[in-house]
Amino acid sequence: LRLPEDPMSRITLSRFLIEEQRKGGSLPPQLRLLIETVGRACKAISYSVNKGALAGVLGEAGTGNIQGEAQKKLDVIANDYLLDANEWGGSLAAMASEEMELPYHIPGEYPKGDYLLLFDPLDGSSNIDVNISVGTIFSVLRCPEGTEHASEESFLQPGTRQVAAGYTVYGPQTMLVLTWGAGVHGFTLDRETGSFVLTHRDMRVPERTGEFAINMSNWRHWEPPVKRYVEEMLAGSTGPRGRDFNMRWVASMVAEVHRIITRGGIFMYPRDAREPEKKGKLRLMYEGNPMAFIIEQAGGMATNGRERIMAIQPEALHERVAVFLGSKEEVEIVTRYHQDA
Ligand code: AHM
Ligand code: MG
Repeated sequence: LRLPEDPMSRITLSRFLIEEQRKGGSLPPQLRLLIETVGRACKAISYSVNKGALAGVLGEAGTGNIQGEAQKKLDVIANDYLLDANEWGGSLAAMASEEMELPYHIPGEYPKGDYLLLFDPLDGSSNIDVNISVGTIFSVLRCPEGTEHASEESFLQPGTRQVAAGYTVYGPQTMLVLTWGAGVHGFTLDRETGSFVLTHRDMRVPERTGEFAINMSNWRHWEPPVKRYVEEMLAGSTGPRGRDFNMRWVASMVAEVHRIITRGGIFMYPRDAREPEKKGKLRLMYEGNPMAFIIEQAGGMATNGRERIMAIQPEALHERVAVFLGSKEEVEIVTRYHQDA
Protein backbone atom coordinates (compact mmCIF):
# COMPACT_ATOMS: atom_id res chain seq x y z
CA LEU A 1 0.00 0.00 0.00
CA ARG A 2 1.41 3.37 -1.04
CA LEU A 3 -0.05 6.43 0.61
CA PRO A 4 -0.30 9.70 -1.29
CA GLU A 5 2.75 11.83 -0.45
CA ASP A 6 2.74 15.52 0.40
CA PRO A 7 -0.87 16.80 0.34
CA MET A 8 0.28 19.99 -1.40
CA SER A 9 1.43 18.02 -4.42
CA ARG A 10 -2.04 16.61 -4.98
CA ILE A 11 -4.13 17.87 -7.84
CA THR A 12 -7.21 19.51 -6.38
CA LEU A 13 -10.37 20.17 -8.37
CA SER A 14 -9.43 23.88 -8.64
CA ARG A 15 -5.95 23.14 -9.91
CA PHE A 16 -7.16 20.53 -12.36
CA LEU A 17 -9.79 22.87 -13.80
CA ILE A 18 -7.38 25.83 -14.06
CA GLU A 19 -4.82 23.67 -15.86
CA GLU A 20 -7.51 22.35 -18.21
CA GLN A 21 -8.73 25.87 -18.88
CA ARG A 22 -5.18 26.95 -19.82
CA LYS A 23 -5.09 24.23 -22.44
CA GLY A 24 -7.95 26.13 -24.14
CA GLY A 25 -10.84 24.27 -25.68
CA SER A 26 -14.11 23.55 -23.99
CA LEU A 27 -13.62 25.00 -20.50
CA PRO A 28 -14.02 28.78 -20.46
CA PRO A 29 -13.47 30.63 -17.11
CA GLN A 30 -17.19 31.19 -16.43
CA LEU A 31 -17.89 27.48 -16.79
CA ARG A 32 -14.89 26.58 -14.64
CA LEU A 33 -16.13 28.86 -11.86
CA LEU A 34 -19.60 27.38 -12.14
CA ILE A 35 -18.29 23.81 -11.81
CA GLU A 36 -16.19 24.78 -8.79
CA THR A 37 -19.21 26.41 -7.17
CA VAL A 38 -21.34 23.32 -7.70
CA GLY A 39 -18.47 21.35 -6.11
CA ARG A 40 -18.52 23.67 -3.11
CA ALA A 41 -22.27 23.20 -2.64
CA CYS A 42 -21.78 19.41 -2.88
CA LYS A 43 -19.23 19.61 -0.05
CA ALA A 44 -21.79 21.33 2.15
CA ILE A 45 -24.38 18.69 1.20
CA SER A 46 -21.86 15.96 1.96
CA TYR A 47 -21.27 17.30 5.48
CA SER A 48 -25.02 17.44 6.19
CA VAL A 49 -25.59 13.96 4.78
CA ASN A 50 -22.73 12.61 6.91
CA LYS A 51 -23.99 14.19 10.13
CA GLY A 52 -27.43 12.65 9.67
CA ALA A 53 -29.33 12.35 12.93
CA LEU A 54 -26.64 14.37 14.75
CA ALA A 55 -27.71 17.43 12.80
CA GLY A 56 -31.41 16.54 12.92
CA VAL A 57 -31.58 16.36 9.13
CA LEU A 58 -33.16 12.92 8.66
CA GLY A 59 -36.84 12.32 7.97
CA GLU A 60 -39.61 14.05 6.08
CA ALA A 61 -39.75 17.77 5.45
CA GLY A 62 -43.55 17.64 5.52
CA THR A 63 -43.78 19.14 2.03
CA GLY A 64 -44.24 17.74 -1.50
CA ASN A 65 -42.52 18.63 -4.75
CA ILE A 66 -43.97 19.17 -8.20
CA GLN A 67 -43.75 15.43 -8.97
CA GLY A 68 -46.09 14.78 -6.05
CA GLU A 69 -43.29 13.12 -4.06
CA ALA A 70 -42.85 13.71 -0.33
CA GLN A 71 -39.71 15.73 0.26
CA LYS A 72 -37.12 14.68 2.78
CA LYS A 73 -35.47 17.36 4.92
CA LEU A 74 -32.23 16.69 3.08
CA ASP A 75 -33.91 17.16 -0.34
CA VAL A 76 -34.83 20.68 0.74
CA ILE A 77 -31.46 21.42 2.39
CA ALA A 78 -29.49 20.21 -0.64
CA ASN A 79 -31.68 22.26 -2.98
CA ASP A 80 -31.14 25.40 -0.85
CA TYR A 81 -27.37 24.87 -0.73
CA LEU A 82 -27.17 24.61 -4.50
CA LEU A 83 -29.32 27.72 -5.03
CA ASP A 84 -27.43 29.78 -2.41
CA ALA A 85 -23.99 28.79 -3.69
CA ASN A 86 -24.79 29.47 -7.33
CA GLU A 87 -27.01 32.55 -7.40
CA TRP A 88 -24.36 35.26 -6.81
CA GLY A 89 -21.37 34.06 -8.87
CA GLY A 90 -22.37 35.70 -12.17
CA SER A 91 -22.15 32.55 -14.35
CA LEU A 92 -25.86 31.75 -14.48
CA ALA A 93 -28.98 33.02 -16.21
CA ALA A 94 -31.27 30.65 -14.25
CA MET A 95 -31.45 27.31 -12.43
CA ALA A 96 -33.94 24.45 -12.45
CA SER A 97 -34.34 21.61 -9.98
CA GLU A 98 -36.29 18.42 -9.41
CA GLU A 99 -37.57 20.08 -6.25
CA MET A 100 -38.95 23.23 -7.92
CA GLU A 101 -41.83 23.47 -10.37
CA LEU A 102 -40.51 26.55 -12.16
CA PRO A 103 -37.04 27.82 -13.03
CA TYR A 104 -35.28 29.88 -10.36
CA HIS A 105 -34.29 33.32 -11.55
CA ILE A 106 -31.10 35.00 -10.43
CA PRO A 107 -32.08 37.77 -7.98
CA GLY A 108 -31.79 41.28 -9.44
CA GLU A 109 -28.88 42.33 -7.21
CA TYR A 110 -26.52 39.80 -8.84
CA PRO A 111 -25.02 39.79 -12.34
CA LYS A 112 -26.36 37.26 -14.80
CA GLY A 113 -24.24 34.90 -16.88
CA ASP A 114 -24.46 32.71 -19.96
CA TYR A 115 -25.33 29.36 -18.44
CA LEU A 116 -28.30 27.39 -17.18
CA LEU A 117 -27.85 24.93 -14.33
CA LEU A 118 -30.19 21.99 -13.74
CA PHE A 119 -29.99 19.59 -10.84
CA ASP A 120 -31.47 16.78 -8.85
CA PRO A 121 -30.15 17.99 -5.47
CA LEU A 122 -30.42 14.66 -3.66
CA ASP A 123 -31.10 11.67 -5.85
CA GLY A 124 -32.13 8.37 -4.28
CA SER A 125 -33.57 10.13 -1.27
CA SER A 126 -35.50 7.02 -0.17
CA ASN A 127 -32.04 5.83 0.93
CA ILE A 128 -31.18 8.75 3.23
CA ASP A 129 -32.82 7.49 6.38
CA VAL A 130 -31.32 4.03 6.01
CA ASN A 131 -27.73 5.27 5.54
CA ILE A 132 -27.24 4.08 1.97
CA SER A 133 -25.50 6.13 -0.73
CA VAL A 134 -27.32 9.08 -2.26
CA GLY A 135 -26.06 11.70 -4.71
CA THR A 136 -26.40 15.03 -6.49
CA ILE A 137 -26.75 15.14 -10.29
CA PHE A 138 -26.26 18.28 -12.39
CA SER A 139 -26.30 19.42 -15.99
CA VAL A 140 -25.14 22.69 -17.56
CA LEU A 141 -26.58 24.21 -20.73
CA ARG A 142 -25.87 27.50 -22.45
CA CYS A 143 -28.71 30.02 -22.26
CA PRO A 144 -29.94 30.58 -25.83
CA GLU A 145 -28.42 33.72 -27.41
CA GLY A 146 -30.46 36.86 -27.11
CA THR A 147 -32.57 35.59 -24.16
CA GLU A 148 -33.57 38.55 -21.95
CA HIS A 149 -35.19 36.48 -19.21
CA ALA A 150 -34.54 32.76 -19.11
CA SER A 151 -37.83 30.84 -19.06
CA GLU A 152 -38.77 27.15 -19.03
CA GLU A 153 -38.44 27.32 -22.85
CA SER A 154 -34.77 28.29 -22.55
CA PHE A 155 -34.05 25.00 -20.78
CA LEU A 156 -35.72 22.77 -23.37
CA GLN A 157 -32.57 21.78 -25.26
CA PRO A 158 -31.48 18.25 -26.12
CA GLY A 159 -28.73 16.66 -24.03
CA THR A 160 -26.28 16.97 -26.91
CA ARG A 161 -26.17 20.69 -26.07
CA GLN A 162 -24.88 20.11 -22.52
CA VAL A 163 -21.57 21.85 -21.90
CA ALA A 164 -20.91 20.05 -18.62
CA ALA A 165 -22.47 17.43 -16.38
CA GLY A 166 -21.57 15.61 -13.23
CA TYR A 167 -22.64 13.85 -10.10
CA THR A 168 -21.47 13.65 -6.54
CA VAL A 169 -21.96 10.37 -4.76
CA TYR A 170 -22.24 10.54 -0.97
CA GLY A 171 -21.09 7.03 -0.11
CA PRO A 172 -18.29 5.57 2.01
CA GLN A 173 -16.29 8.26 0.17
CA THR A 174 -17.73 11.44 -1.26
CA MET A 175 -16.74 11.60 -4.93
CA LEU A 176 -17.40 14.19 -7.60
CA VAL A 177 -17.39 12.81 -11.15
CA LEU A 178 -17.33 15.34 -13.97
CA THR A 179 -17.35 15.85 -17.70
CA TRP A 180 -17.27 18.93 -19.91
CA GLY A 181 -16.82 16.87 -23.06
CA ALA A 182 -13.17 15.96 -22.59
CA GLY A 183 -13.48 12.62 -20.83
CA VAL A 184 -14.68 11.85 -17.32
CA HIS A 185 -12.64 12.59 -14.22
CA GLY A 186 -13.27 11.67 -10.59
CA PHE A 187 -12.33 13.60 -7.44
CA THR A 188 -12.46 12.29 -3.88
CA LEU A 189 -13.33 14.66 -1.04
CA ASP A 190 -10.52 14.89 1.50
CA ARG A 191 -12.31 15.74 4.71
CA GLU A 192 -9.14 17.01 6.44
CA THR A 193 -8.28 19.62 3.83
CA GLY A 194 -11.84 20.12 2.57
CA SER A 195 -10.72 19.72 -1.05
CA PHE A 196 -11.82 17.49 -3.87
CA VAL A 197 -8.65 15.71 -5.02
CA LEU A 198 -8.17 14.13 -8.46
CA THR A 199 -8.11 10.38 -7.86
CA HIS A 200 -9.64 8.94 -11.04
CA ARG A 201 -8.38 10.45 -14.28
CA ASP A 202 -10.10 9.46 -17.51
CA MET A 203 -12.65 6.99 -16.20
CA ARG A 204 -13.83 4.38 -18.75
CA VAL A 205 -16.85 2.08 -18.69
CA PRO A 206 -15.76 -1.46 -19.54
CA GLU A 207 -17.44 -2.47 -22.81
CA ARG A 208 -18.34 -5.96 -21.66
CA THR A 209 -20.11 -6.79 -18.42
CA GLY A 210 -21.77 -9.59 -16.51
CA GLU A 211 -23.80 -7.33 -14.22
CA PHE A 212 -27.21 -5.68 -14.60
CA ALA A 213 -29.32 -3.35 -12.46
CA ILE A 214 -33.11 -3.13 -12.63
CA ASN A 215 -35.94 -3.08 -10.11
CA MET A 216 -37.18 -6.64 -10.70
CA SER A 217 -40.39 -6.07 -8.72
CA ASN A 218 -41.74 -4.14 -11.71
CA TRP A 219 -41.37 -7.14 -14.05
CA ARG A 220 -45.09 -7.46 -14.76
CA HIS A 221 -45.28 -3.83 -15.92
CA TRP A 222 -42.39 -3.96 -18.43
CA GLU A 223 -42.64 -3.94 -22.19
CA PRO A 224 -41.87 -7.23 -24.06
CA PRO A 225 -38.32 -6.26 -25.23
CA VAL A 226 -37.24 -5.57 -21.63
CA LYS A 227 -38.75 -8.86 -20.43
CA ARG A 228 -36.97 -10.71 -23.23
CA TYR A 229 -33.62 -9.09 -22.47
CA VAL A 230 -33.77 -9.74 -18.71
CA GLU A 231 -35.17 -13.25 -19.17
CA GLU A 232 -32.21 -14.16 -21.37
CA MET A 233 -29.76 -12.91 -18.75
CA LEU A 234 -31.55 -14.79 -15.99
CA ALA A 235 -31.28 -18.00 -18.02
CA GLY A 236 -27.53 -17.89 -17.42
CA SER A 237 -24.94 -20.11 -19.06
CA THR A 238 -27.45 -22.56 -20.52
CA GLY A 239 -29.62 -19.80 -22.01
CA PRO A 240 -29.21 -17.84 -25.26
CA ARG A 241 -26.56 -15.55 -23.75
CA GLY A 242 -24.37 -18.52 -22.84
CA ARG A 243 -23.07 -17.01 -19.61
CA ASP A 244 -24.16 -16.06 -16.10
CA PHE A 245 -25.14 -12.56 -15.02
CA ASN A 246 -25.16 -10.99 -11.59
CA MET A 247 -27.65 -8.39 -10.38
CA ARG A 248 -27.40 -5.28 -8.18
CA TRP A 249 -30.07 -2.71 -7.25
CA VAL A 250 -29.17 0.11 -4.87
CA ALA A 251 -32.18 2.33 -5.75
CA SER A 252 -29.83 5.31 -5.99
CA MET A 253 -29.09 6.01 -9.64
CA VAL A 254 -25.92 7.87 -8.72
CA ALA A 255 -24.51 4.88 -6.86
CA GLU A 256 -25.58 2.62 -9.71
CA VAL A 257 -23.89 4.79 -12.37
CA HIS A 258 -20.79 5.08 -10.21
CA ARG A 259 -20.54 1.31 -9.94
CA ILE A 260 -21.00 0.96 -13.70
CA ILE A 261 -18.34 3.55 -14.50
CA THR A 262 -15.99 1.77 -12.12
CA ARG A 263 -16.49 -1.88 -13.07
CA GLY A 264 -19.07 -1.99 -15.85
CA GLY A 265 -22.72 -2.99 -15.96
CA ILE A 266 -26.06 -1.95 -17.39
CA PHE A 267 -28.61 0.18 -15.55
CA MET A 268 -32.25 0.12 -16.60
CA TYR A 269 -35.32 2.05 -15.57
CA PRO A 270 -37.78 1.18 -18.35
CA ARG A 271 -41.08 2.75 -19.18
CA ASP A 272 -43.84 1.29 -17.12
CA ALA A 273 -47.38 0.11 -17.95
CA ARG A 274 -48.57 1.61 -14.65
CA GLU A 275 -48.17 5.15 -15.98
CA PRO A 276 -47.62 4.79 -19.76
CA GLU A 277 -48.15 8.49 -20.41
CA LYS A 278 -45.09 9.26 -18.31
CA LYS A 279 -42.46 7.56 -20.50
CA GLY A 280 -40.51 6.33 -17.47
CA LYS A 281 -39.73 7.22 -13.86
CA LEU A 282 -36.50 9.16 -14.18
CA ARG A 283 -36.38 12.74 -15.32
CA LEU A 284 -34.83 13.56 -18.69
CA MET A 285 -33.26 16.93 -18.05
CA TYR A 286 -31.50 16.49 -14.71
CA GLU A 287 -31.15 12.70 -14.44
CA GLY A 288 -31.18 11.09 -17.91
CA ASN A 289 -29.19 13.68 -19.85
CA PRO A 290 -26.32 14.35 -17.42
CA MET A 291 -25.85 10.62 -16.76
CA ALA A 292 -25.99 9.90 -20.50
CA PHE A 293 -23.34 12.57 -21.15
CA ILE A 294 -21.04 11.10 -18.50
CA ILE A 295 -21.57 7.51 -19.65
CA GLU A 296 -20.98 8.39 -23.32
CA GLN A 297 -17.88 10.39 -22.45
CA ALA A 298 -16.61 7.34 -20.58
CA GLY A 299 -17.09 5.14 -23.65
CA GLY A 300 -20.50 3.70 -22.71
CA MET A 301 -23.93 4.13 -24.27
CA ALA A 302 -27.28 5.57 -23.12
CA THR A 303 -30.66 5.14 -24.84
CA ASN A 304 -34.34 5.19 -23.93
CA GLY A 305 -34.59 1.77 -25.64
CA ARG A 306 -35.40 3.41 -28.96
CA GLU A 307 -33.03 6.33 -29.41
CA ARG A 308 -30.04 8.05 -27.88
CA ILE A 309 -31.18 9.84 -24.71
CA MET A 310 -29.15 12.95 -25.55
CA ALA A 311 -30.90 13.29 -28.93
CA ILE A 312 -34.39 13.64 -27.40
CA GLN A 313 -35.94 17.09 -27.83
CA PRO A 314 -37.45 17.85 -24.40
CA GLU A 315 -40.98 19.22 -24.25
CA ALA A 316 -41.18 19.98 -20.55
CA LEU A 317 -38.74 20.72 -17.76
CA HIS A 318 -39.82 17.74 -15.65
CA GLU A 319 -40.33 15.32 -18.55
CA ARG A 320 -39.63 11.63 -17.84
CA VAL A 321 -37.53 9.20 -19.81
CA ALA A 322 -36.87 5.47 -19.94
CA VAL A 323 -33.19 4.79 -19.24
CA PHE A 324 -30.84 2.05 -20.46
CA LEU A 325 -27.23 2.98 -19.87
CA GLY A 326 -23.80 1.54 -19.25
CA SER A 327 -21.54 -0.95 -21.01
CA LYS A 328 -21.91 -0.60 -24.76
CA GLU A 329 -22.37 -4.24 -25.66
CA GLU A 330 -25.38 -4.65 -23.36
CA VAL A 331 -27.08 -1.32 -24.14
CA GLU A 332 -26.80 -2.19 -27.83
CA ILE A 333 -28.55 -5.53 -27.28
CA VAL A 334 -31.50 -4.19 -25.29
CA THR A 335 -31.89 -1.26 -27.72
CA ARG A 336 -31.92 -3.69 -30.65
CA TYR A 337 -34.65 -5.74 -28.92
CA HIS A 338 -36.79 -2.56 -28.69
CA GLN A 339 -36.18 -1.77 -32.36
CA ASP A 340 -37.04 -5.36 -33.40
CA ALA A 341 -40.28 -5.39 -31.41
P1 AHM B 1 -35.66 10.35 -6.73
O1 AHM B 1 -35.07 11.37 -7.68
O2 AHM B 1 -37.03 10.74 -6.28
O3 AHM B 1 -34.74 10.03 -5.61
O4 AHM B 1 -35.93 9.01 -7.59
C1 AHM B 1 -34.91 8.52 -8.43
C2 AHM B 1 -34.41 7.20 -7.92
C3 AHM B 1 -33.18 6.73 -8.64
O5 AHM B 1 -32.02 7.18 -7.99
C4 AHM B 1 -33.31 5.23 -8.57
O6 AHM B 1 -32.68 4.59 -9.64
C5 AHM B 1 -34.79 5.01 -8.61
O7 AHM B 1 -35.39 6.22 -8.15
C6 AHM B 1 -35.23 3.89 -7.73
O8 AHM B 1 -36.57 3.67 -7.95
P2 AHM B 1 -37.36 2.44 -7.28
O9 AHM B 1 -37.58 2.85 -5.87
O10 AHM B 1 -38.61 2.40 -8.08
O11 AHM B 1 -36.53 1.21 -7.40
MG1 MG C 1 -33.72 11.85 -8.63
